[in-house]
Amino acid sequence: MLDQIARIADAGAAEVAAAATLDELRAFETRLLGKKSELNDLKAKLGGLQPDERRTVGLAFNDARARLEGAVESRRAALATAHRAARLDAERLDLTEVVAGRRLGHLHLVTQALERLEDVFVGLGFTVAEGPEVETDWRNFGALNFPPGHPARDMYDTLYVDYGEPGATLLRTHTSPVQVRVMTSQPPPIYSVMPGRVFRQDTADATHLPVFHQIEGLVIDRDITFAHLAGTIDAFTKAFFGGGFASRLRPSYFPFTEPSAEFDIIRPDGTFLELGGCGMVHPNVLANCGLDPEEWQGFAFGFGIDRLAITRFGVDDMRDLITNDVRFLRQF
Ligand code: 2U9
Repeated sequence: MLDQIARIADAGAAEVAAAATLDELRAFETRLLGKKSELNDLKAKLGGLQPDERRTVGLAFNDARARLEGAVESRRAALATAHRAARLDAERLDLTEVVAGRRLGHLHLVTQALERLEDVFVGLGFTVAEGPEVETDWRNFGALNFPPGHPARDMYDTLYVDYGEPGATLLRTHTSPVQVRVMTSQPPPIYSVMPGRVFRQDTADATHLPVFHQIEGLVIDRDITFAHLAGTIDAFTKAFFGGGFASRLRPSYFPFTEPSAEFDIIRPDGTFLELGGCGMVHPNVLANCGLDPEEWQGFAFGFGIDRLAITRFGVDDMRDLITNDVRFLRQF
């Protein structure tokens, strides 16, 4: 009888280990361990054995049962894992947007330029600040040292919004109001760039858009000099355009900076790209924003992103940026 039990356990364990599905395993389990199993039939004959023999054979029965139960459990766990993996595989959804060989879309040329500019300035240690496009006359002009009626306001062809007192609310003509927000909401030192969309009442032509993009920068700290400004413009030039490029400053005028300058990028072939303006923040602007000009100094700079982007790619008409012709957009 011991031989018979061992044979049943060996054969049963092999069968269980080879079960291909959970259903098949359940059928084997019933046949090997259920009420009508071969083991149970043999067990019924235990009563006819001598007490000594009955104990030995009884232990062999228990061992065989335990062995078969263990085999069933481990096979069940293995099949359940495989079953789950197969189901996950079958239910997997491909949520990627790009199908090989089929480009569904990409960022606009100006967005690409804007993101690269942000990356370069973040690499130079600046943070990025943003603000609303609808602004107050005070943040767009007043705080920046444009007195009411100052002729410099006329250069900006401002679009006013019919809200509050006449002339009090406008579409920002530059991103400078974001600098005002930063200066009046956090203590110096400030090392930030402000990218964004700006608005001027203007008819679109090859070199102007009424809605365009700017990035301006602001540094406020102790003991800041014009040399820091020139060095920052040059470090940016080399980081963004390449080591073979240089920068130069020419005297200029803005109400919010004194002294003021315009800056050009010098290409490796010696030609110039007139890029933007810069200067030391005017003491009146510091005072308007609640900072003591005796304690804090700073510099600021700004330039248009759209013109930079079209120059880089040799686009000769700015209006191509906004007509959304995919034959144009697809090239970048
Ligand atoms: C504060 C103090 C100073 C920002 C500056 C310029 C010079 C400048 C224009 C160039 C071409 C923008 O795209 S453009 O029209 N910008 O020349 N911007 S300094 O100066 C500031 C700003 C805010 C509180």
